[in-house]
Amino acid sequence: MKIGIVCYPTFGGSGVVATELGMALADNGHEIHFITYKQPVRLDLLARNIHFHEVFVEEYPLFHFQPYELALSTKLVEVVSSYNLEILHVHYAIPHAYAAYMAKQMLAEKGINIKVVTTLHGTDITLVGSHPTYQAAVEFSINNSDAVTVVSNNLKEDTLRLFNIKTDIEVIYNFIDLKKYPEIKDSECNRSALATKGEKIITHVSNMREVKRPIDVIEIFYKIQQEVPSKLLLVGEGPEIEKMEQRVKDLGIYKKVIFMGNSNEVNKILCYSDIFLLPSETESFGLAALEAMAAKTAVISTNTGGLPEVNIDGVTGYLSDLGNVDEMAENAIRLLKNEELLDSVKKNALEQARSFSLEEIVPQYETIYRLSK
Ligand code: GMT
Repeated sequence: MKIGIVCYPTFGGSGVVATELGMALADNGHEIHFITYKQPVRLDLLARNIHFHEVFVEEYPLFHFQPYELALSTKLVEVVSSYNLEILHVHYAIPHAYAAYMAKQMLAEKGINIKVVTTLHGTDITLVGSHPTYQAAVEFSINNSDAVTVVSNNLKEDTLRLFNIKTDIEVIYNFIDLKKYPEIKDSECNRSALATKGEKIITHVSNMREVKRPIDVIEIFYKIQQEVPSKLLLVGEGPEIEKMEQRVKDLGIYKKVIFMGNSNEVNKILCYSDIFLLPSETESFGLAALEAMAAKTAVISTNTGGLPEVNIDGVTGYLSDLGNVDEMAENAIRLLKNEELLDSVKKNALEQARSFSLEEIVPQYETIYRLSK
C-alpha cells in the first residue's frame, strides 16, 4: 500500500511511534511518505520505501500565528495526488486530523478518495484536545476519520468520556522493535563509564514537561541515594530542566546526577539502567517505560492513565499513587537492596516487553488500513 504518515518530528512518544511504524511498514514492502515540518528524529531516510516531504510555512508579517494546518493540508493534497497515496495515517489529533480532513475534502473535489486513519496518543485528548479552545475541532476530526485508533484502553475510556464520539475506536498498543535491544546489557554495555562498580543506575527519559513530574524524579532519587550508592541518568530536554538542575543543586546531589540531553540512542543508554522512574501525572501508555522494559529494566511508576496496562505491579516493577514519592523511593530501595528480586523483576520486565513487539502490533495497523480502503 501507499501510505502517508503525518506526525510531530520531534522527540516525544507520538513521533517515535509514527516513525518506527513507518519504518516497519516500509520494511514490509509498503511505500511510506512522511509529511511533516522537519525530518523525524528517528527516521532512516536512506531506508528502502521511505520518502520524506517537508511542510514549509510561508511567513507573512500579518500573521501573528503561522497557519501550519493550512500549509500541511495543502502539502497533503500535493503528496497524495502526486504519489497516488491510498491512506493518510495521522498521529496526534491536533492539528493533524483536522488538516487531513481538509485535505480529504479538497481531494474529493478532484475525484480522489483518500482514507484517513487517526491515532490518538494521549495529551491530544487529555491535556490539550479537550480544552474548550480545541474541543469542537478535535471531536469533529475524530468523528470524520475513516478509522480511529488509541494507544491504550485507558485512552479509549478518556476519549469516550471527554468527547461525543460517534465512531468506533480501536486500541492498538505502542510497540517496541526488540531487535534494537540486543543483549547489549551483558556484552558491550560499559557501565563503568558512568558509575563505579558498586553503584546502581537509575534512569528517567522524557521531554521534561510538568506532566512527567520530573521534580518527583529528583525527590525519589534523593531518597534512593541516601540508602543505596547510585547515579541518576536524565535523558531528554524540556521546560522543567532548569528547575530540576536547581533542585539537584539545592539537595547537594549534583555529582550523582547526569543530565544527558536528547538522544536517539535511548536503547543504548538504557542498557546501563537498573531502575527506570516514571512518576507521570498522566500517561496514555508510557512508551518510555516499555523501552526501559525492553532493555531489561525494572519500572517504578505512578498508576495513572494507561501505565497499569504496561507496568504490572509487583511483577515488572511497582505502581504508586501520583505524588507518593516516599512509596516510589521505598519500592526502588527494596529492589536495589535485593539482587535476586531485582533480577527477577528485570526478567519479567523484558518478558512483558515481548508482548508489545513490533511483530505483534504492526499487523494490527495493516488490518486497519485494509479495512478502511
Ligand atoms: O508523553 C509525551 O511527552 C509525548 C507524547 C506525545 O504525544 O508525543 O506521548 C504520548 O504518546 C505516547 C505514544 O503513544 C505515549 O506512550 C505517552 O504515554 C503519551 N504521553 C502522555 O499521555 C502524557
